[in-house]
Amino acid sequence: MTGSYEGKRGLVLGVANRRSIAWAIAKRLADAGAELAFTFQGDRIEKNVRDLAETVSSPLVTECDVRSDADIERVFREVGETFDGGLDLLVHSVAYAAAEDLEGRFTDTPRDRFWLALDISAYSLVACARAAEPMMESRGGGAILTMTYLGGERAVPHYNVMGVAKATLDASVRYLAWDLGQKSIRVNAISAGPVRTLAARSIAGFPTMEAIVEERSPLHRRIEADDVGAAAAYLLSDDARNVTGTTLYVDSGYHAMGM
Ligand code: NAD
Ligand code: 0WE
Repeated sequence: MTGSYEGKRGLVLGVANRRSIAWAIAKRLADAGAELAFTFQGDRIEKNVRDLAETVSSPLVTECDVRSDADIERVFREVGETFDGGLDLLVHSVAYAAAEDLEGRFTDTPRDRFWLALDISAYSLVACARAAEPMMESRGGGAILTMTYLGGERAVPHYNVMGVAKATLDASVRYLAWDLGQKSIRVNAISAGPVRTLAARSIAGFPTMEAIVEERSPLHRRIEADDVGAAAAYLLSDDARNVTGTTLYVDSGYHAMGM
């Protein structure tokens, strides 16, 4: 078990429901004593997120569409008011591509939907890191974590434009780590194998993908959101004080294989 989060304050983006990877991470942090603010996107999931946040006595739940600079600015202002200007932890667990772009050929991705996927899934980390920087600096440092996938490094059939967005996200992690290292702010990613979440369940062929990982990975095990939560609790803790700019794979070892 990773140490205590007593006295730590965090912001979590990307909870949609109790299956969300962001929620598994939040649970781990809150159970270890962290105080967490949450954002949600859209009226449809507002109640879900408010109900979940209440179970961990969250002091702030607020809307954030990461496409909007105004939303991001307001959210970090509210977080500052809630946490006396300080922030220790930022969890970014947000991704989106149009459903039709996760089905056909990558070759057919139109310009507007290419940029939409990169805006929501990659640029948003940069915008949030920039907004978090002064609040983390005032605490003498901090830790930022995002969620990535192997499809950003290798061609995974149908992952398509999301793969390009994850490649951009992965590179952004390294450049943010360089910039923010100066302020003792660490920036890392977890590369999770397929986890059965809302974003995943709607994808055709997802059960097949899980079966492939189970068959071919060294550990022959499915990946659960809480496996990611445990790794996140390490990366966001002081135990990882000298770890930045890197990716931790929580995928039963699948990435290590060539067949
Ligand atoms: P999820 O659907 O629970 O979470 C995705 C979140 O993105 C949702 O909360 C949604 O509201 C949010 N989002 C989408 N568009 C947004 C916008 N414009 N503004 C703000 N928020 C927006 O699914 P998840 O699987 O928990 O996904 C979380 C992260 O984990 C994503 O980055 C995803 O790429 C990554 N990931 C998932 C898997 C998997 O198999 N589930 C594997 C590796 C990485
Ligand atoms: O990052 C993801 C999925 C993110 C995602 C999911 C959706 C579904 C609903 C982004 N945008 C949308 N848009 C929607 O309309 N994963 C790592 C899970 C995932 O998605 C895949 C995968 C895997 C794994 C899509 C195709 C192939 C593999």
